[in-house]
Amino acid sequence: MKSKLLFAAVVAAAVTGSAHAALFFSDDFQSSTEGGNAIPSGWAVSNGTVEVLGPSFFGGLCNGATGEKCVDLDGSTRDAGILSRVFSLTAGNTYALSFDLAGNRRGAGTETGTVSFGTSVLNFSLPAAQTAYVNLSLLFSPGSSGNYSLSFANDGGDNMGAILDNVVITVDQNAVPVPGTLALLAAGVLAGLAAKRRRG
Ligand SMILES: [Ca+2]
Ligand SMILES: [Ca+2]
Ligand SMILES: [Ca+2]
Repeated sequence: MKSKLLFAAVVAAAVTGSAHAALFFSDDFQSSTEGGNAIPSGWAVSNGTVEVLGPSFFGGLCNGATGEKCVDLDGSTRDAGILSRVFSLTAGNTYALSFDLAGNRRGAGTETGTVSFGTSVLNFSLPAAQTAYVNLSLLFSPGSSGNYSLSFANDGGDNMGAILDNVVITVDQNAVPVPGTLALLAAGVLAGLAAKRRRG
């Protein structure tokens, strides 16, 4: 009877262990090199420029503690770029994107733009008076596994864009366990019991 109870406990742990959201990706831009038209580390920029703000480059616009870094979604070339990166996502999982966004913090009008995550789209509109960060989120559940883009595209090009920080993606994994995993777990438990019997 003891062996059956142990097996049941292992299976229950495998099922419940995969049922809640786990951190999949995060970037607070603290490891990026600041500068005009700088590309945040690990990201790509197309169709214009963005830039990394920090202690030696307009860091006050990040509105944070000393040393804080963030991204201005409109660089210094009068052509706001598209900030993007690609993720390998798994069908059946739900990915929750969260990020902090503020207006340009320079009294330079309203910033509008588009955030795309896979096929999910969010349009933003932040007045210059919106100096506090707004936390925005977007869900994406891919129908098939593969590579998908996350992109931030500020409209316009006056060198003053929306301010971005703290991009986080969590994943809610498909709660149905993979049969092969359970079989392996069962085999492992049985092997352990057999070894115990041999020793006993
Ligand atoms: Ca930051
Ligand atoms: Ca700029
Ligand atoms: Ca602008």
